[in-house]
Amino acid sequence: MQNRFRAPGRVNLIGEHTDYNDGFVLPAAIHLETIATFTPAPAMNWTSSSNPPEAWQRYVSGVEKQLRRRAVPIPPLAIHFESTLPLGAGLSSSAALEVSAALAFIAAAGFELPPMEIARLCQQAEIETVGLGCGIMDQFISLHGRAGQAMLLDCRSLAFEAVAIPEDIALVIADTGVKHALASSEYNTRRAECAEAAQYLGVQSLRDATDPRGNPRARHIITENSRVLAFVEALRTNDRRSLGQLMAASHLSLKNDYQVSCLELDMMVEYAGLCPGLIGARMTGGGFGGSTINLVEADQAQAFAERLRDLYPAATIYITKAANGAGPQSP
Ligand code: GAF
Repeated sequence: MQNRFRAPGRVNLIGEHTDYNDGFVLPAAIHLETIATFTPAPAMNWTSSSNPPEAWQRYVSGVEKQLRRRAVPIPPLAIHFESTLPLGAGLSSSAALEVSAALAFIAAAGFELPPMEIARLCQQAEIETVGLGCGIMDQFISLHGRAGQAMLLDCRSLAFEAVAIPEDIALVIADTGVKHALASSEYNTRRAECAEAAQYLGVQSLRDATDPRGNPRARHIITENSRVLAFVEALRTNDRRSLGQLMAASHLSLKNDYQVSCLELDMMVEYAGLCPGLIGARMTGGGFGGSTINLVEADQAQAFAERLRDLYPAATIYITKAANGAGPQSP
């Protein structure tokens, strides 16, 4: 029986905080990942050889609980987790942990579930057990990623389609090394503010709003959704100038209207503009620290990374390409 499963982290190219507003996102899976290896055991026993999130076992037990609720007959297992994903970098180490655990539990039970169902139950585990009112983007892309492609997901219908990233564009992730403590409480506050704004505007969710009537949170969601669609078009037509402009506008909107950026992210985006080969830069993920995503001419990615490190010595930089989603891993 296959007893080893990998689940990747992600980087979101554009479409931030839109997932829990029924909107559009455009993430890609990356090469950094978590691997779960299991063996039958007399009792449940989970170990980790990497540096897991604080109280990481809660993520695993949350997933187990969701699966049992769906009548998946999970036997007692020893599961060992190892990961190359940095923590607190905004690259979805928690979704990778949840998804790798889910695949291990499901395989051990001799069960099968559609990938979108697995994404939803992992999201549910994070909301209920960890208390972060997240959307579905991170768990979705960890399962549905495809090499060389970003995925356009409509978070209302859950319809998705692959959008090729030109071969000569590198995804360069720059981790600021900071994670502000208020990240998850502010995240939940934004979610509540969006629900209030939707009510005020008389729409089911901000996806349906067209006029923000001066509400900055609503303005971010409305403009960000249209930027995602324009960005997809620009990728398809290889319009690099538009890609750059849309990323810059997204960052400013997250900074000023949605207020989830921070000094370190703003500096990293500004410094990227001084480095060779940049197409576009913005913060990625939930914000309040974590990483920026930079689209960079692939043949200049190395020079870009070196220059950015000179300007921001504490940065950890990953030069990557879109990777495949979760699945069995050969030993
Ligand atoms: C975090 C959440 F988990 C996602 O669901 C998403 O909302 C993202 O922040 C912001 O776009 O990664």
